[in-house]
Amino acid sequence: MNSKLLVKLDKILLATRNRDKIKEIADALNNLNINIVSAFDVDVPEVDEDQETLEGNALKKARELALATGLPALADDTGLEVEALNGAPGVYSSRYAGAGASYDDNVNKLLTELEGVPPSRRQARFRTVMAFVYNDTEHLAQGECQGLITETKRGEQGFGYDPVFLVPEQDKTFAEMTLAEKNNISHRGRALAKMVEYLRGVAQPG
Ligand code: ITT
Repeated sequence: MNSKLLVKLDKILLATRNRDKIKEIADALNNLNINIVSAFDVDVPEVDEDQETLEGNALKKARELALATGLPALADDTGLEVEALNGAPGVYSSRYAGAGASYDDNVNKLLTELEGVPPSRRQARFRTVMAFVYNDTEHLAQGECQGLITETKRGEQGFGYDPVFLVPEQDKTFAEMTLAEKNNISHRGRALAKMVEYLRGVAQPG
């Protein structure tokens, strides 16, 4: 389904209602010279994220919004997989502490679940799957970032689980990094770098 046809890409719809993701994605797409609109700018249906994989949910979000608007749509589904919790919260990361949970609720639940787990057993990875859909063209890109879950929150930037996700090589949590620093090494930044390369290949100049 990976069409080689060139498409005229002057506008992309970001198929997300998460403003923090929009900020990071818009920054990474900045030099593509494409107008970016989001689910806050156009009338779009709510998408039920009922798939069991990040790939499934990302494709579902992009397909439904592309169909509803006629615009090329780019969706992001992200999960935090913690080794000591057998990969949880994973695809359920946004509702780990229950439906409607806040970022803080989810982080607090994670820290509680990991109470007593020593630093040597707190490995985790973030994984993002991005899906691009336009008519019958579909493309997926994945990015991962390995880290450790801290025992207490550190830093004020970023969002979600960022205050407890430590990148050992930098001795910083994502919440202690600027947006550019995070995008440079993060799961989303890596998925976006691959997606940007793909989009450059299919976009018709002019
Ligand atoms: P959309 O479905 O509208 O895109 P969402 O917030 O529901 O937004 P996800 O289903 O991908 O997005 O949920 C993933 C959750 O994981 C998200 O709500 C955050 O709590 C967290 N998350 C995602 N990306 C993150 C990041 O880069 N840093 C920290 N936490 C992140």
